[in-house]
Amino acid sequence: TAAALCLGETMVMLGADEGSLSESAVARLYVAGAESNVATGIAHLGHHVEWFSRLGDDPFGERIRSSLGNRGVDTRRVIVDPDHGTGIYFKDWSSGESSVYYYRSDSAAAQLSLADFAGLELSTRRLCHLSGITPALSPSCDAAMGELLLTRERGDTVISFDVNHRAQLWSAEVAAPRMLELARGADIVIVGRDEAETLWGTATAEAIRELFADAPLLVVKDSDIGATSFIGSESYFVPALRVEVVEPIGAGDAFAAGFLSAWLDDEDPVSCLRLGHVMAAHVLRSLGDTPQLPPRAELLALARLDERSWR
Ligand code: KDG
Repeated sequence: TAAALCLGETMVMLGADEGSLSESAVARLYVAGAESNVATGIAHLGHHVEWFSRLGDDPFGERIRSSLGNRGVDTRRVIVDPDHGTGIYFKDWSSGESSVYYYRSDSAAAQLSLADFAGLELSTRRLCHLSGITPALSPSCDAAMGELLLTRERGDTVISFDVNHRAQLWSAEVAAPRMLELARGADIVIVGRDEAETLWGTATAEAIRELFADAPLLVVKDSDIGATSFIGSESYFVPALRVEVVEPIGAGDAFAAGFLSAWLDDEDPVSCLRLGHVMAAHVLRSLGDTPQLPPRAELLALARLDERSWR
C-alpha cells in the first residue's frame, strides 16, 4: 500500500480556451479536485501515493482514473458508483478573475461514507491527506470526516488537513465551527491567512496559531507574501516566489504537495516550505489546476536556490 493517501472528490473541469463561457464555442476538459491535485504533485515528486473517492460509471470517471493513473497516482481502490454521476465544474477565467460553477450536488463522491473507508488500511499509511471541501459535500461525507479526524487515536498515521474553504458549498457561518473542530483533529493543518480571516476573524499567522495551539504542525499561507510553519514554540517563514500569475486555482494544492512531499522525505521545516512555494509557482503560471511540471530534479534544485534569486 502507498505511504500516502489523499481522499476527496475529483471532478471533470471545463474551461474555455479563450473568452467567456457564455460565448466561447470551444471548451477544454481538465481533471481537477483538491486532494487529487495534491496526489499528482506528490507522485511527481517521487512518492507512492494513492487517491481514493467515488466516481460515476461514466466517461468522466473513466477519464479521471486514467488521467490520475497516467500521472503516477494509484487509483486501484476507487469505488465506481452505478447510481450517481461524476461531479463536473466549469471555470471561467475570461474576466481576469476566475469564477467557478459547480455541478456536483448528489455526485458519486457526495455519497462517500465511513463504510467506504473500511478497506483503506489507514493505519498502515504514513500520511493521509484530507481537506475541508469534503465535509461540505453531504451529511455522509461530513460524518465520515468527523469519524476520521475526531474519533481516532493519534498514532503512526499522520493526518494532514487543508482547510480549503469553498464559499459556494457552505456559508462561512456554518463552515467556521465545523472546520475548526475538524482541523483541530489533524496533525498537520494547512490554511490560508485570508480564508482563516473569513472563517474565524483571525488577521495574522500568530492569531491563527493561537486557534490551533495544539496542532503539531501548522502552516499558514499568506498568498504572494509567503508561508509560515509553526512547530512547537518555533516558527519558520519563507517568502513566496515572485511569479506572473496566469490563473491561481490549484496553487494551494501544489503548495501542499510540495510541502508534504518534502515532509515525507524528512526534510527540515524551511525546505518543506520552499518546495511548497516552488510547486505553487508552476501552477500560478498556467491555466489548468494540475499542469505538467518540470522534472523532479529541476524542482528540487529550484527549491534549494538562494531566496533572493526567487524574488
Ligand atoms: O484547489 C483547487 C480545487 O478547488 C479545484 O481543483 C476543484 O476540488 C475542487 C473544488 O472543490 O473546488
